[in-house]
Amino acid sequence: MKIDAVVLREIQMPLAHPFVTSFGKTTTRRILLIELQAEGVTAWGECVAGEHPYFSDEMIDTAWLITESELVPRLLGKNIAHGADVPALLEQVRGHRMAKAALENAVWDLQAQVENVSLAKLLGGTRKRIACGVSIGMQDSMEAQLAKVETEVAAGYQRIKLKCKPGWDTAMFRAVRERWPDILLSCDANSAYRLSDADHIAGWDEFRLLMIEQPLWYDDFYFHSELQRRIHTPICLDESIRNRRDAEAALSLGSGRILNIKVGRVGGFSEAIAVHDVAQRHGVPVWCGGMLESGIGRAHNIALSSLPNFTLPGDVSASKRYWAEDIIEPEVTADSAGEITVPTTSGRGFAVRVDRVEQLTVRNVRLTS
Ligand code: OSB
Ligand code: MG
Repeated sequence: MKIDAVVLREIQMPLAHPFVTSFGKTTTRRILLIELQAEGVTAWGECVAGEHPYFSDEMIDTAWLITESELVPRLLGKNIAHGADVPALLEQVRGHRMAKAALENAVWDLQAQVENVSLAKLLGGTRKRIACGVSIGMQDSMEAQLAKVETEVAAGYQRIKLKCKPGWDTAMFRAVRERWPDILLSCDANSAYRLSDADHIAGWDEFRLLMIEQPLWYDDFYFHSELQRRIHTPICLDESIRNRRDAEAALSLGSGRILNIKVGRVGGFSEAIAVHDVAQRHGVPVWCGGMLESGIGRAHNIALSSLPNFTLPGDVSASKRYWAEDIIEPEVTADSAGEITVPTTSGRGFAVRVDRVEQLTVRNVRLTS
């Protein structure tokens, strides 16, 4: 597959509801989209880097710079047989995993179309449907928080994840647990705690959380292993798993018992599959995380979630929870059982609404060999 042209675009999309985590509030997403033109077809990738370097050290502007100046020139005009061949072509550039993932994933998206197979099948997926959970941002009041949980439980989502931070944790968990004694419940601290909070965190064991996501530093797994020894609730790592070696080290150390896999965070589908395989060998379940993606990233997450060891509900949910109008057709919907059906048609299985993408575009550049 010879890559003829790569178009970088920034689109801006207001979220239907602002999303608040321990690292900040997002109101409008600025999203870098990659459009690959090759073999007479168009393929897409989405860069999940945020507006600010708060979740990770990447942000949309660094991703744009690196993609345009360093990454795309390494792909243009090359004959690439497989999406899995992309990491080696980009290897000389260190880091910038979200930028790399957008390009690599676009090549897999291309290959699936060229070979006329579904992206899910090309990645090694086996599931017909994926189990969906939701991530609920921090609300302004307990009433608003409970109302959000109510809405999502009523919609059928199989697991509710509560964003938390010091001062918005124990009492909130208690209120939710008292009202819904039996739902699958988890929390995500996005690194808001320190090891000195271990006793405080151990106090959450009574809420029977499925997991506590990334309680400590974003770049740590040693101190997470110390914390895991002091609490009963499983720790799930998100931020600190960058690649398969991190997964191997963290699971060997006992830093957690569950992994969140985000394809952008680990640098693309090849590494995401490798992390999935490491976890599977350790008997550790994984689930697919989300980064407030538009329909393109969402479609890619659905395909990834169809791999066999994605045995827990992920943060991949319906388009309408995020956007008044998505950029794909059909939009992603979840059924009343909290499941999304994995497309079996060629490629990602959701068409990109190019007219809508054009409307939302605030800058673009077309790169050719
Ligand atoms: O830590 O999982 C996270 C969103 C942005 C950045 C980090 C995270 C999240 C979410 C939302 O939890 C997941 C989603 O609904 O897309
Ligand atoms: Mg997280």
